[in-house]
Amino acid sequence: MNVYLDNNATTMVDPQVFAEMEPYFVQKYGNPNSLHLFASDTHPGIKTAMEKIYAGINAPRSDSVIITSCATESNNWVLKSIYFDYILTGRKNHIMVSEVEHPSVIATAKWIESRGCRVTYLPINQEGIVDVQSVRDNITDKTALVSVMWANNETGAIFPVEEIGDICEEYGVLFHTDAVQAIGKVPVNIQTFNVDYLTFSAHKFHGPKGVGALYMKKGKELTPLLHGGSQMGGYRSGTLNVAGIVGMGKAIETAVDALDFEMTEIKEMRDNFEDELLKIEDTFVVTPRNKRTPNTILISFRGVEGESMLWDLNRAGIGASTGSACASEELEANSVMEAIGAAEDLAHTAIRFSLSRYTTQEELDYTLKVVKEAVVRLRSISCSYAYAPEGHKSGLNTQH
Ligand code: C6P
Repeated sequence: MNVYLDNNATTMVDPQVFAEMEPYFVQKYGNPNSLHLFASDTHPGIKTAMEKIYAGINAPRSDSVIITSCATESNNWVLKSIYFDYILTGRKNHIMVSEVEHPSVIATAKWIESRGCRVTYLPINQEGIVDVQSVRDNITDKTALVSVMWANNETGAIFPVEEIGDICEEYGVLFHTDAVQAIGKVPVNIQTFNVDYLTFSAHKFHGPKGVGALYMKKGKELTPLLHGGSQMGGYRSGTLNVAGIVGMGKAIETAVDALDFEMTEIKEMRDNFEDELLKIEDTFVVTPRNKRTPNTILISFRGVEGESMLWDLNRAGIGASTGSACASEELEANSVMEAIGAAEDLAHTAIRFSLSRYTTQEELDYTLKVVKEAVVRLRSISCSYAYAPEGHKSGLNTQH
């Protein structure tokens, strides 16, 4: 049996999404900007898809949604634009990001920092959630931007973006949130709180890879990313990825329709699976369930190297991860575990299971069996487990 439990890395394209995209490769392949019937053939599909994308986050048509190639691009763009417009011009000299943002935010923040901007890396608490008070404590009249993700990709922890948005509004500071792991897992309605920029990516909600988006509130600005033929309102030139846009439209519509199912059925399956995993001795989960997206578990089996566990799972046909897919080749400790101050050896034991609406109970039962066997096998050959002193669990003792 093959089981895919790495849906925070990417998801299977929903067959309905694929079906809607297909005609745009071999039949309706015109360049939308051309002046003939092949071009106009693409227009209704683009229009409908854009309407669905706006509806998916409840954005008014007066705001902008700019289609990009991925969330990494959207995140880079927001931060670099702030650098060009505010930092380089000397209007402001400070930005804030949480210390557990995706690498596309952290690495960009470090690049900006290397050019003389002050960057505050907002800490997370023991539950893996960014501390709102630290936003208030660090904000100044020289702060240009606060960028805090909506839901963390490793733990699923949901961050208090509404409260952070309020603080930013109070101080007149721009607020960006990376909502990549939020869409299709929690309700995302940009009209219910203050947010200036919001990032998302189709392949995280059963859409195609290579299609991201950046929402920008009316009246806000960004330095154009790609100058050229003035597509996407002149912000991001380049021939439109028509099939990708159509795919994102269908995928977000379907994800919003499936939200209740995700928040009830998938959550219940996740909770039951987690209950069973936690019956294994010396096993820890960081963020409490009610503060997490419904599909994610980041779990540590003390004495079991994450990569070794992945190896055993992989041999049994199960795909999971030790955290963010972008960081998994580096064999470093899990970044969230490090940020909450987990002991070094424990931070190397994290395994992320992320479910989707296609995950079945049978798959989870099978995975549980394989995990149990792997824990026994790997602990039996683990020096760190055999010789761990009593009370070694320090730094991570929050079972939920
Ligand atoms: N996280 C993970 O395994 P792209 O692929 O560029 O569209 O998305 C990047 C990205 C940005 N923000 C968040 C919160 C994300 O989770 C991701 C992708 C994957 O966690 C791959 S590193």
